[in-house]
Parts: sequence; C-alpha cells; structure tokens
Amino acid sequence: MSTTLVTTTGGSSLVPSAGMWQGLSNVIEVIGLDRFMTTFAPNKFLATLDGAAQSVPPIWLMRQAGRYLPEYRKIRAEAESFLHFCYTPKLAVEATLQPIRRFGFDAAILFSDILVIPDALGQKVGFETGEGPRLTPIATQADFDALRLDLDMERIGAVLETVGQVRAALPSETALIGFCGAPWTVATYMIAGRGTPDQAPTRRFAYEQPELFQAIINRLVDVSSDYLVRQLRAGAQAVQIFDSWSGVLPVAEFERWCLAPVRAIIEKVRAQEPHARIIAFPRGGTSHLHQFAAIPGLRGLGLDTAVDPDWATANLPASVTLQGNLDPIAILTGGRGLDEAADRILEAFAGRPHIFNLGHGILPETPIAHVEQLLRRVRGA
Ligand code: 1CP
Repeated sequence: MSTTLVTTTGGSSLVPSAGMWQGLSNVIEVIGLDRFMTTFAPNKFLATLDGAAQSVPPIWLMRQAGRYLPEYRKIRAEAESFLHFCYTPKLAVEATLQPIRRFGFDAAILFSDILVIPDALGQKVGFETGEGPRLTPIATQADFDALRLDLDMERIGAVLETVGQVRAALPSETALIGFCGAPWTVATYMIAGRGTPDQAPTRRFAYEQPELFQAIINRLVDVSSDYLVRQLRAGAQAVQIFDSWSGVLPVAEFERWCLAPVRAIIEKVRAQEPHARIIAFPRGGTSHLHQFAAIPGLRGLGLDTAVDPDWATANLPASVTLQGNLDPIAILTGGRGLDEAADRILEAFAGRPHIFNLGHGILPETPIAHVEQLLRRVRGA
C-alpha cells in the first residue's frame, strides 16, 4: 500500500509526511479500514454497496453455490450429510469458490445454510435428500428452555474457519458475503420443523403464544447478531440477512416479527462493527420496502422478483444500494426472454447504485449455459 501512496502523492518526496499519515489515519477512522483498502484495491461489489453507481453493475446470484453446478453435486455426493458438509471447511471452502472459478462473479457467498443457527442452539436439524430440512419442532416453553443461550462454537467455529480460508483464497476484486437467516424465517423452520408454502404453523404459533414466540425471536436476534459480527471479523466484507418468508405476514405481524428483529440485528452488529455493510432481503415484503430502506445502517436492499425496478428506482432512497431482481424462471429458460428480462433491469437501475442479482435463489435445474448468457448480457462482453 505504501507504494501506492507514494505514487499517488505525485510529489518529489518518497516518504509521506507525518501530517499526511495523520490525515490518512483520520480518514481510516471515519470510513473504516476495509472501505479505505477498497479505494486502493478496487472491488466493484463493495464500491457499489458503499454507494457508487457503475456503468456495468457488479453481479452475483443468490444460491450461486450449489445444486445446479455439476462440480458441487460431485463433492456433495461424497459428504455424509449436508450439515457435515457445511461444517467441513475443506468442502465448504471449495463449494464457495466453485461458482467464482467457473463464472468470475463479483462476490462469493459463504457456503453454509440459515439452519446452522438452530443446529448451533441445540435443536435437532437434519436434511433429507430431495425433501429439504427436518427439525424437531419447538412447540412448548420446555422445548424453548432446552435451547442454548449462545451458539455452540464447536459448530460455528468451523463456519468461521471457512470464512477466513475463503477470504484468503479470493482475489481482492472478489468480495466475500456472509449471511444469516432473519429471525422470522429461521423461526418458521424451528416451529414447523420443515419448509411449508405459507408458514401457517408459525403464524398460528405467534397468535397463540406471542410471549413465547417473542422469546424465540429475541434469542435469534441475539445469536444472529453475534454470528454476523463473528463472520465480519473472520473475513466477510458484507453480510446479507435472508428474510425469505416475510411475505406471508399481515402488516402488524410484519412489523413485529420481521422489521423490528432485522432492525435490532443491524443495530447490534453496527454497535460492534460500526462500518459493517449489511444487506437485507425481505422477500415478499414489497409494501414494506420503504420501512426497510429507512433502517439506520442498512447499506443494501434485496428486491424480490415481484418488485417493479422502475418503481424501486423512483421511490426508494438513493442512499440505499438496490440488489436484484431477475426472475429465476427467466434464467432457467434462457434465450431471448432472458436477454430481454436482464435488459429491463439494467435499464431501470442505470445510473444508481445497483447490484445485479436474481429475485430469489437460482433453481437447481438451471443450465450452466444460461448463467454464461446472463453474464455476457450484463457485462456486455
Ligand atoms: O443437499 C443439498 O445440497 C442441500 C441443498 C441446499 C444448499 C445447496 C440447502 C438446503 N442449503 C444450501 C445452501 C445455502 N442455503 C446457501 C449457500 C449457497 C449459496 O447461496 O450460494 C444459502 C445462502 C442458503 C440460504 C437458505 N437456506 C435460505 C434463504 C435463501 C432462500 O433461498 O430463500 C433458506 C430458506 C434455506 C433453507 C433451506 N436449506 C436447504 C433447503 C432445500 C432449504 C429450503 C427449504 C424449504 O423451505 O423448502
């Protein structure tokens, strides 16, 4: 870095003056070391998240590591279980890096799952091949009391090791994103014990036992903030909070179970890591995007497939970087429909800070060639 500093001073002295060092350290204190470093080793994803619009937006895809990649299916077949895979740094590092090697996305996302949190709280979590997650449901106060107060570091330590190893392996132009599930979304699995289409079991639980449900949400707020801070300290340069099931709630419940807990997490994380870059993805929370965009400290807002990009550009504050929101079915289909859908998004967000992404995760059946087609379209290559 000192070489860069010397050449950028442009003066005859090769040694920056004491005053200049003081000035630089003041800048670092105000904007954070990570952001300062990205000024010298430009990283398009991070610069965009920090508010700089790009002529060609950075791109990554939700669920970019995983089942649509043959190289993932190969190493997954050799692992004894999905959770074991997530807790084995060698495998998780490889799965995180696979889409970067193949496609050169601007950001990598940690390979893990939102359900490592209930697992690390002591709830029984398993994944049935082809059927998704299965948990022993939390039904009573006694079930809740049996959970740990904090995360089991024997499990989480392996995830943090993965974060550190991935960061060390990535080139500086590729950002590393950590993540957690939002409390509401994680709670839907903890209570129903599985994925459901409308989260009816958890909505019912929240109406029937609001105090107990609040206690579950509060526990998730505490451990999720701690988890995100640990990921940031281990090498994640941004974190995303996935609220995949926020779209099923009426307004009062949305505010109580989605908005307030996510706001609390952001506050807690930034109290410990003041420069943390945080993206929220409230899927289906379209009529609440204004409230999300107004959360102090939120840097990025993920838009789901149903959000109109023109509306978002015109109505959401320019201070928040928008991320999204191509239909996963468009990339599954490919062809002219994919090009047109990508163009509409590029045009709508042109001139404002925007990270190109899908409006939800890439589907396992998506052909590799369609991902390549999208990259060519977005990057104009
Ligand atoms: O056997 C396998 O390979 C399991 C498939 C799989 C994979 C590849 C699961 C089970 N999780 C993951 C990885 C994963 N999950 C990542 C890292 C990879 C990446 O993004 O590139 C991330 C960020 C997640 C997040 C996640 N897990 C969410 C939020 C995002 C979203 O898609 O909405 C949710 C809801 C989950 C739960 C989950 N884990 C796995 C499945 C099949 C599901 C969905 C269950 C359901 O509701 O049907």
